[in-house]
Amino acid sequence: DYKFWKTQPVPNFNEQVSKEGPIENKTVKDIPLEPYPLLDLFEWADDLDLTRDDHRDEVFQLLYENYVEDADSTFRFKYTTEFLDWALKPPGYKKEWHVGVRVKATGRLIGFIAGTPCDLKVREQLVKSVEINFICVHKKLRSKRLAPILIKEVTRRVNLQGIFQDLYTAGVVLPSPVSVCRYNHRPLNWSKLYDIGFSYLPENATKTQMIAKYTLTKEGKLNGLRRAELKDFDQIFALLQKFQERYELVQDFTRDELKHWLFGNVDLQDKVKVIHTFVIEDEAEPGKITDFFSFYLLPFSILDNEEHSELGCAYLFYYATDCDENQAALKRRLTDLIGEALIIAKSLGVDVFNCVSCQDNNLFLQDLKFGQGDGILNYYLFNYKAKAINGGLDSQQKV
Ligand code: YNC
Ligand code: MG
Repeated sequence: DYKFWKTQPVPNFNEQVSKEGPIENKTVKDIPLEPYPLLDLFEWADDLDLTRDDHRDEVFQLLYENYVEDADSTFRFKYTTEFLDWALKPPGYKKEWHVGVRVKATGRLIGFIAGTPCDLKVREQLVKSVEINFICVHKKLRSKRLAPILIKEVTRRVNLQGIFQDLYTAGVVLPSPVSVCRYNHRPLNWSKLYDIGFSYLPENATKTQMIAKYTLTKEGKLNGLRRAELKDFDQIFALLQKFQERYELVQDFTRDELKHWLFGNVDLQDKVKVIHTFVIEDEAEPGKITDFFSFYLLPFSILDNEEHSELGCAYLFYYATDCDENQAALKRRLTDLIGEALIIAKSLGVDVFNCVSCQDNNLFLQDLKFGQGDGILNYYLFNYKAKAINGGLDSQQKV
């Protein structure tokens, strides 16, 4: 019955929104300066400093053992330390928004939640905002109402910086999503997915047929494909800005932010790189970038499987194209473009390529042989009322 969420400035289910905007209006003066009290056993990890390897490893360990699992506890997200460096320290990040809880007696980290800067554009409105992610409570301390305290404390610390809105996503249903998307999965290594129970064998198909179905050509269809370089950044930024005008909810990036999200780990070797960004350079006009796409790597731990311990997953991230003739041309272009992403991900040893159903993704999901997953991703805005945004559930065909 949402005892906690009822007390928060979020829309009710099925609320009709006539005017978009903040739900409550506070100022920094209204915000308490003292942290929320914790049970005597626990203390706020005020020392937590993710520029320190030992502290980053503590967060890694907590998430590695306790973070999000699928419904039958077969898989758990395995956020690597490289991933955490990228995700938790974008430009303008604040140490005090990396909120931890420790056991007083032992110093052990048992709770975490993170806020990172993330200004938004909701339809025509610019909204100063953060993104909240990585809430995690140790398995042995669940259902003790620690989560609401973590949420209230990170909210207080964000509010103290004059920010009162937040974007967050979750698999669970809370009051009340602004958009609802479905996860889609494109097998790259069907045999392994089958072995670990991620994919199943349809009744009227053989394993050989399934493997053939998902076999990719060695090369894609687009000429001029190459890894993005920093010298391409201005064109990529302009392409994305223009392309995203078509969407109702987007991050309002600064240049430094987008550079971080697309190039955050240029120093890392390809195989441990988290974010992979590619461009199409126009062959007729060398130096001109016409398209780009990016994906990040985030493996699953496979729990209780003797043969396999890790599942290689890629997630489609930002992309843009200058192709804007009409919807049919856009569909062809995006299908070719994301087709290239599949081939590259496969060459990096990825087992499955994931993507949500929102924005323009439904234009290519079917042709590229993505299958609908069981997972749903709900998008939420905190302290902001907005009309529902289509997450693409309806336009999807069952496969
Ligand atoms: C969740 N994921 O409904 P009610 S996604 C938000 N997001 O409250 P307790 C959640 N709320 O219903 P536990 C939530 N999951 O009574 C549960 N809740 O009103 C609500 N899992 O608290 C729940 N990470 O402490 C209920 O539950 C209350 O011990 C119950 O802890 C929950 O990061 C959790 O799935 C999720 O570690 C920490 O289960 C724990 O179960 C766990 O008794 C595995 O809590 C890891 C996991 C979720 C990943 C994510 C997005 C987080 C968004 C948080 C909301 C931020 C909005 C406000 C910030 C605004 C800043 C500004 C301005
Ligand atoms: Mg709890």
